[in-house]
Amino acid sequence: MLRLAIQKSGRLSEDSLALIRECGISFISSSYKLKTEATNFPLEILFLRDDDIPGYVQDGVADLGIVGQNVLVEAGFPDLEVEALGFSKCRLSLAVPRADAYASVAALQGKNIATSYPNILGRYLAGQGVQANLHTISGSVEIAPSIGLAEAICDIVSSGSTLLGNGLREVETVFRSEAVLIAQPNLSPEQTDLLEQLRFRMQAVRRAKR
Ligand code: PRT
Ligand code: ZN
Repeated sequence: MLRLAIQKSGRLSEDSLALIRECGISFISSSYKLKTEATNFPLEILFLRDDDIPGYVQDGVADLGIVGQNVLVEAGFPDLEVEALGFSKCRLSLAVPRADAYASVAALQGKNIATSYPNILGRYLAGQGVQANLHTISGSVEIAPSIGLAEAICDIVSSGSTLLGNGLREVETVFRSEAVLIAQPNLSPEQTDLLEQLRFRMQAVRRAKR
């Protein structure tokens, strides 16, 4: 038996459920159940907040998970990734108020930057030789410059319309992300075999879509 953790409700949920079904795995899901068992594959599905998924898989509470690389790497467990899934593509970017001068990342030296990704951003800035004050906030990051909390932000961007709507301009891509399948490091031989079956099916689903 394998336990797979997926996001309960959010941007990853629909595509995660669709992928499992496209792998030929049947299960009954209802919005109030936090756990369900597949009827034709030894798989149990747990529905969790995406932020909790890397830790649960690292600890072996869940054997597998589907999560964005942004959340996985920020949580500090990049090595759990076993398969890129090709959906929920987005980027983590730095943005500044549209009217502000910005020549290069050096312009952020000594500035206040609001983000929900202090680890990824901190490493990026260190690599660029820039020292800034990072303010970690968990949501509505794009509002920070207009309320005087920060001179710049670093947040997830997909279409760019949220930045535009808040008077911000994307200036650097810090990290590119997509949904990935992750696995706990200590699977039994039987579980490893099931994981390989699952990956084989996922790869076939992706090939069929190309
Ligand atoms: O409740 P829970 O904690 O489970 O969910 P959540 O609110 O933390 O995450 P959710 O559902 O918003 O996103 C889940 C994952 O989807 C993220 O971790 C990313 O890997 C991926 N993803 C893909 C995105 C986006 N696209 C995205 N556009 N995550 C967030 N956004 C947000 C972004 O934060 C910004 O506020 O959408 C806004 C920008 O979108 P655009 O299109 O205006 O640029
Ligand atoms: Zn979350």
